[in-house]
Amino acid sequence: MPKKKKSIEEKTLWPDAARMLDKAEKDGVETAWDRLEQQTPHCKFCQTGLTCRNCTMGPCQIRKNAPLGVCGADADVIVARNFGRFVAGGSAGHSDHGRDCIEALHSVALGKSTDYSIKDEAKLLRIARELGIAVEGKGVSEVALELSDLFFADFGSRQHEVSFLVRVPEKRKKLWNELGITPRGVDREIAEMMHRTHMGCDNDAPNLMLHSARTCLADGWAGSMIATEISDILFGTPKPGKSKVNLGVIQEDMVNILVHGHNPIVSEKVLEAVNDPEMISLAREKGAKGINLAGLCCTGNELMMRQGIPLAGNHLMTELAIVTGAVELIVVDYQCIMPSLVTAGNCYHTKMVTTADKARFTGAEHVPFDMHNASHQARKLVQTAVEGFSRRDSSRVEIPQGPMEMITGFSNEAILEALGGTPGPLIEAIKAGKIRGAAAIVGCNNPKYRQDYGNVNLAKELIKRDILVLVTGCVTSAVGKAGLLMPEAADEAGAGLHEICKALGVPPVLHMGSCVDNARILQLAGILANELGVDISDLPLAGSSPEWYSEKAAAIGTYCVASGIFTHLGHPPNITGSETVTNLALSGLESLVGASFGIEPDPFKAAEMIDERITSKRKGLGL
Ligand code: BF8
Ligand code: SF4
Repeated sequence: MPKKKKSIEEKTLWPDAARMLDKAEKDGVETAWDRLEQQTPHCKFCQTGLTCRNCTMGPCQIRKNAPLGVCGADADVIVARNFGRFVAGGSAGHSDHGRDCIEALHSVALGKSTDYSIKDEAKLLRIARELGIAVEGKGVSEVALELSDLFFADFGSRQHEVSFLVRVPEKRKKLWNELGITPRGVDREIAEMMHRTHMGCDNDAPNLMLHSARTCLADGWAGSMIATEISDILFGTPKPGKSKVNLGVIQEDMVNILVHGHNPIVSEKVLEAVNDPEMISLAREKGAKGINLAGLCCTGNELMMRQGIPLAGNHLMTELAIVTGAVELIVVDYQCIMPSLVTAGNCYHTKMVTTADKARFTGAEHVPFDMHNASHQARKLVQTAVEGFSRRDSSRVEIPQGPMEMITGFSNEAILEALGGTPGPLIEAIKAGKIRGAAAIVGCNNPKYRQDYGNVNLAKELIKRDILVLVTGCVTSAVGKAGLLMPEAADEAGAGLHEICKALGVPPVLHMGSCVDNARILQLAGILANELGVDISDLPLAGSSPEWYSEKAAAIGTYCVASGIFTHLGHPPNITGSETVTNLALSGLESLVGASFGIEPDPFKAAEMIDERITSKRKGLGL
């Protein structure tokens, strides 16, 4: 049967994306949606997790007439091993990003890097104290050095818990100890996962799943949390402020530079170079009005949270941003960067530049960034972009207009400040039922879904039910484009949430940052649980990733569940080939860690699922 082609309407919720999809077709640019069609139908064995390539006696596929791999591994073991490696990949991504942040802090502390500095000394001292470092009588550099050494140790062969477990309620820590899943060194848990999944090691699916939980906890409560906290120390802790979102942030009369990837270490330097008067006059000499910087995906979230830099879009907008024909340069670091961007760029005059030695793309120019050359390299890049402006073909430029306004910058510090310094008023609002609970909607786009349909509709449904929504990562762009990140969106919320938002002047959906910043949400959950003297699993909280695609998103979901937060996913990971693993994920984990996953592609039914959970948790608390 011939495959049915999806209409543009079925591919995306957005007018800006639809216009660019139409243009891409005319310009002959292939997108992720086209390649998905070519890849469909997918391999059923891979989709259900029933293939194993872990040794050369195989590869093996589990079928009815071949229920065991050559080594004797069954479906449960193979699925659990594959899932373990999948989330180890995600944990490695977030955490290696965290390690790069530690290296930056360490280099600043030693005075070796003049390209970076400590912007939030108060936060540095606060975190050092929180983690047991004596700060009295010490200089900032000395404290930064001790803190970076402590964080390096969090990545190593720790025998005891990672440092930020001081933020975890005692009940939860006891539970993790009893289950043997207290996260130790970040690298240790990831390496151990690779070891356990080697042929002939951990051949017990539930035991493997427990180590998956431990590996992901090391990501959430160490790798990601360290990335977030150091980024705040180096670049400033986010405060509420205005910004804009959608492809309309690209400007026709300016040199346009997009930053894409994750670590603010690169994008912050590009921002500095863009603001350099010398660069601006160079751009004017070339006939441009100036230089415009916009972000994509998580590094876009980082720049937006701290500096108010506009966001051009999320994962599925990255190719479409190039299709505007008005982007001179796209600078990337790592993660979630489609290799197709090089090809898309070649269809126009857009140059793609890579900056990390660990993330190079064939066909892109490589301009490596390190602690000692970042400012210089960033200026070089901006200069390249300016030179590219004269190569732009104006007849091929088409930019969707009308960016949406949004409020960003809700770090925990900012939230607590808005509440008068303590979580008390938030707890009171929850007790009074004005805010019935909170749900974090996080993660990606996936061309298997109508882009952002799930992300936006779930957020709308939840706020109607007086459930405060927290967003990070690629969901930011979705809800931002839908207008939900503006205080006026309180009018779409239920009466209770509406009242609180109006009183505080905040939107019913709060932007908390990039994907590593999900650690901020973990921290907030810890603060609320500690304040109430309960476990995180007792709180009326939920997580959700309606349109997830990445290993990192699966790691986030797993650390959320292992931390005690029920987590909804739009579709399951590749685990359905094992009943044992699927049952464990959907219900068995409940009795172990007090939370589990829920799978539901329809955002309206997912809202129902989350609402039920929040209602039962409220009941449990006597509310
Ligand atoms: O880490 S939300 S598509 S950009 S994986 Fe990637 Fe998903 Fe976006 Fe950031 Ni997170
Ligand atoms: Fe096959 Fe076992 Fe080797 Fe996997 S580890 S490829 S199941 S023989």
